[in-house]
This record gives sequence, C-alpha cells and structure tokens, in this order.
Amino acid sequence: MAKKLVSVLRGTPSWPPPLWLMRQAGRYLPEYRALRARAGDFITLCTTPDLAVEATLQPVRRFGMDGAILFSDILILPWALGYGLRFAEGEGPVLPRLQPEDIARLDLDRLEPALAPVQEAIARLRVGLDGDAALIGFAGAPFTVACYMIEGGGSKDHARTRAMAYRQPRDFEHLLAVLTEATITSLSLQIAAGAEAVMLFDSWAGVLSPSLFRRFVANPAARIKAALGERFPEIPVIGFPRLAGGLLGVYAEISGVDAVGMDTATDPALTAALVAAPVALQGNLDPVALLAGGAAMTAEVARILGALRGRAHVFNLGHGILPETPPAHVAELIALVRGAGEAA
Ligand code: 1CP
Repeated sequence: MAKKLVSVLRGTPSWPPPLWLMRQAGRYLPEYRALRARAGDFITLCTTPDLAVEATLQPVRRFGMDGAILFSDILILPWALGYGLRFAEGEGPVLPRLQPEDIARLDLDRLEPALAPVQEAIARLRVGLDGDAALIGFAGAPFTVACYMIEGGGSKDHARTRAMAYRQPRDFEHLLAVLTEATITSLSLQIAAGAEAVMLFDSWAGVLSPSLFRRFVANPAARIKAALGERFPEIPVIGFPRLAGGLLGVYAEISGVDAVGMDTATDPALTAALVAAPVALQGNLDPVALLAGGAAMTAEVARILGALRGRAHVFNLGHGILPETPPAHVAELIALVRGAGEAA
C-alpha cells in the first residue's frame, strides 16, 4: 500500500491530512546547529552522505512528520554543473554573475558523478527511514535557479534576470533549456535512488509577467513532469510556483503536476476552485504564525483545514520555517493537525 503522503499527492484525500514542513531541517533545531558546526561548510553538509542523512532524519526523529525531505539545496545543481558556489557566513549563497558565454560551459556530463553523494544519501535514507514517512526529493525550478545564477545570489527584484529575459530572449531560453535538462537528470537520479515524491521549488515565479510566467515557469515544469512521468509514472511531482497567485490554475493545467504548493499569501478555498481535482494542494500556514504559536496559530490551522476538507491536501507551511521558531511550536502544530482528525 502506498504511504499516506504519496497517496494524497496522487489525489486521494485523507483526514487528517499528512504533514511535513518546508525547511523542516535547519537552524531552528539545536541538533542541526551542532551538525552544521561539525560539517563546517554548508556544501560539505549537503555532499557528505552521512551528514546529509543525519540532517534529513533529525526533524522526523524529533517530530514524526509524514514526509522526510532530502537535505540538500536547490543550488547544488549549478554547483554540480561546474558553476561556482559558496555560502558566505550570514549572507546566503554567492555565485558568479552569469554572462551569456557561461551557458556553453555548463557541463551536463558532470552531473551524474557530481551528484553521486546525493544518490548515496537517498539510498541510505530509504533504509534508515522507518514507519510511514515518505522520502521527498527536490530541485529548484529552472527559472529560480537561473535567478540565482544571473543575480549572483539572492535579490529583491530580480531585475537583471528579467532584463535578460526581455533583452536576450534566445540566451535566456537556452539557459532555461539547459537547466530543464539538468533538473530532469537530477530528479531522475533521485527517484532511481529511492525518492518517493519530488518537489520543484520555483521560489521567484511570482516576479514574472503572466506571459513570461507561462513560458519560463509553466512550460519548463510541463517538460519536467512529462519526462519524469514517462520514466516514473507512479512518482508524484509537486510544483511550487511561489507568489503565482491567480495563475496557479494556469500553472496546474499547463504543467500537469500532481500537486500544487500554496504560498502564505494564497487563499486555500479560492485555489481549490482554481485548481481542478484530483490535483492535490499543499500548504500553507504562515511560517510567522508558527513562530508566534498559541491561539493565532490554532485559528489559522483551523481555517486552512476547513477550507480544504474533502480535497487531497498535504498540510505544510506557505514558505520555509524561520530559524527563530521554537521547536515546541512545531510539536504543537503537529498535534493540532493530527488532533483535528481525532475530533472529527
Ligand atoms: O547556514 C545554513 O545552515 C544554511 C541554511 C540553508 C538550509 C538549511 C540553506 C542555504 N539551504 C538549506 C536547506 C534547504 N534549502 C532545503 C533542505 C530541506 C528542508 O526543507 O528541510 C531545501 C528544500 C532548500 C531549498 C531552497 N534553497 C530554496 C527553495 C525554497 C525557498 O526557501 O524558497 C531556495 C530559494 C534556496 C536557496 C538558499 N539556500 C540557502 C539559503 C539561505 C537560500 C536563500 C537565499 C536567498 O534568496 O535569500
């Protein structure tokens, strides 16, 4: 029998909904901070199987989520393509600012050997994960990965990226095509190693105009879903085009993904009308409500559960857990969601 998380992602509702949390591994956990200090460098943490396995299991061991997301980062893909990457202390990721001539140097042949430690971590996780928790693999969507490469790191408005899309559409199209192929390879390797579902994080999808959104967010997702679906028809794909708002329905239709992630600003009831069943919905408690805890969190959880009752729904946050979040609030949240099932 399929694990609960996987069966809901494939479109079968379950009550109470299965739950996992974006960025469930990370700095809010003292055991993660200790592991991170032991690894020294963030890339070492992601590419040393023992360490990546431990980071993946820490939150599941402590809280018993229904999903374990592989500990890695969306920027491991450009790194594996031979593109420079470092994580500056307190600054986040730093990459070279992409010039059009860099695109030809992205080396798809490097991917498989460079991603071998990730494969190894997944294979070990399938043995080490007990119970009903499903292993989730992931990648950054091509557009969001391109944002980090073109901006050279994080950005507020992604103006360089959007300027390239308008001024040098052929180069931009070519970059996204290379990243789309690389993403298909990376996710295929993860599934072959044992990932039971995969998620495509398009964190900056919401900065695009509707026409560019169709071209550079929805179309690459469609290509990725089609390629994975041919090889692995049983493996659900979750698409998360963050801040896509009213375009979520268009995204679901064009991409053909099995589940759509809702960010914090998305209304679950409106989205349920926009995205046709059996496509599952995932989300979307405000990470700040989790940080705050108490009555405000309880009310928000009830509102989300009520809006999506009867629908295939995976409970999650609307974005990643904040580092200042008290771990006790995470335990409280899980009890609330599971308790909803007992009360009904
Ligand atoms: O110093 C540290 O310990 C590093 C902090 C950290 C962590 C814990 C980074 C750097 N990445 C991660 C892990 C990570 N990143 C996971 C692991 C699994 C889990 O969810 O528990 C995942 C799925 C990601 C995905 C990711 N990385 C996204 C997509 C989701 C999102 O948050 O929008 C993005 C945009 C990144 C880039 C990135 N990596 C790290 C940081 C600080 C950032 C954001 C940079 C920025 O734009 O400000």
